[in-house]
Amino acid sequence: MALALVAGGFVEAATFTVVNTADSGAGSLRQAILDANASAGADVVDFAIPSGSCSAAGVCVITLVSTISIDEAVTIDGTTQPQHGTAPANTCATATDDSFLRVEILGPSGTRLLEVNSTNSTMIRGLSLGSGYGISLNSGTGHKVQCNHLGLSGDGYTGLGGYGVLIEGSANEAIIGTDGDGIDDLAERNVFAGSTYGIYCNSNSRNWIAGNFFGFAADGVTALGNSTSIFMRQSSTMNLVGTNEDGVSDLLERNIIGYGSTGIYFRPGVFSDRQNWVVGNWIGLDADGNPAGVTTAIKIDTLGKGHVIRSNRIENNITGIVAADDVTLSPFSMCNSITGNSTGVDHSGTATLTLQSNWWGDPTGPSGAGPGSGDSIVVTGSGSVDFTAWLVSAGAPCPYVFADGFESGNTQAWSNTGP
Ligand SMILES: [Ca+2]
Ligand SMILES: [Ca+2]
Ligand SMILES: [Ca+2]
Repeated sequence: MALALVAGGFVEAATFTVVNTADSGAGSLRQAILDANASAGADVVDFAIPSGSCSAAGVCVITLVSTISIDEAVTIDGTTQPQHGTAPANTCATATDDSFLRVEILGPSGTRLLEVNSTNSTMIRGLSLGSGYGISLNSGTGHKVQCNHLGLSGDGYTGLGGYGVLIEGSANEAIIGTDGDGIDDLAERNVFAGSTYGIYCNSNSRNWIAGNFFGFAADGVTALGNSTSIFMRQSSTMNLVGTNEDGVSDLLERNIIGYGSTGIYFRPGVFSDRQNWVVGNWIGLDADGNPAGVTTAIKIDTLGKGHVIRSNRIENNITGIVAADDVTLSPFSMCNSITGNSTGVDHSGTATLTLQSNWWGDPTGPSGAGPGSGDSIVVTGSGSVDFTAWLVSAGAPCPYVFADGFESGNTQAWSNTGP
């Protein structure tokens, strides 16, 4: 029994069960969410769709004709859909199995499928969503999106298109992927693949994107690229992509990003986006550590400032980091491994980029604007790149010591719960 505190006292959380694949009406997903919205407190939506409504492989496809609005705290758990016959088990990722999800939700292109308008935390897990905009977090804090396939079929191998997760409106402090609490962190991985945008973040803050696969099938190896895996625009600030370096589950908090056009794109537009953190990720490698390059690993447009890009492996891409005019990374891009890229860094602007203490793939340092034979630094504008000193081996310790979540000179510590 779960209890929720609402005005007037405690009420028992209700469970609403989806028993068919219809767009609406009794037993549908839409009706279950309408009922959960109408029932005070945090409820549960689970699934018990009969085998006759599902594929031979055991995937049950719900095709929506319009958006479903989630207006209250709720847990929507696709992993509750039972196994049928010899069909593969419904599973989040484990140490030995890829995720296989048995509830697949499709909808019209350009339409938000599940739109979270709840101001209280909502959990969406165990669903495959594609063709439309899968999950739109539109308001509230503390939402969790875990163990889903975004832009990817339930069986984990077919791209469906659309956008994966939108973070917009007043939604902040969501966790997309593992929450790094040491409990079931591997199983909390989402797979983002085959989308125009895996995550589209529009002026939102303190969201944590961790432990996900981007650009791969559910095995983390088979190529299924997103056009852009993570897109942050306007004044998106203080979001963390990767590990929080608190010593708990840090490796499981690494995002693995490969294939497609752009790994992470900061596109401020007329507003600055700044002080986002990209820490401890692999960009251009698959889950086995083999090459899986993207065209551009990290792209930072005009007015992007103060991003922290640290301790990532940025390898095998056509371009590692592209930085345009008025970008200030100083002194936050450091201790990365920038190797095997056709161009390590391409700087087209007027600012001075500080890219110290990176490993460029050769003890002699970067080539191009640098004196060595490692990955190249290409300067095409009037700016410059300060690359000294560099690390002289891949395993060299980073000379910078950081307190948890804090950078000297940065005006705010990263925090998922606010400053
Ligand atoms: Ca409710
Ligand atoms: Ca966890
Ligand atoms: Ca951690």
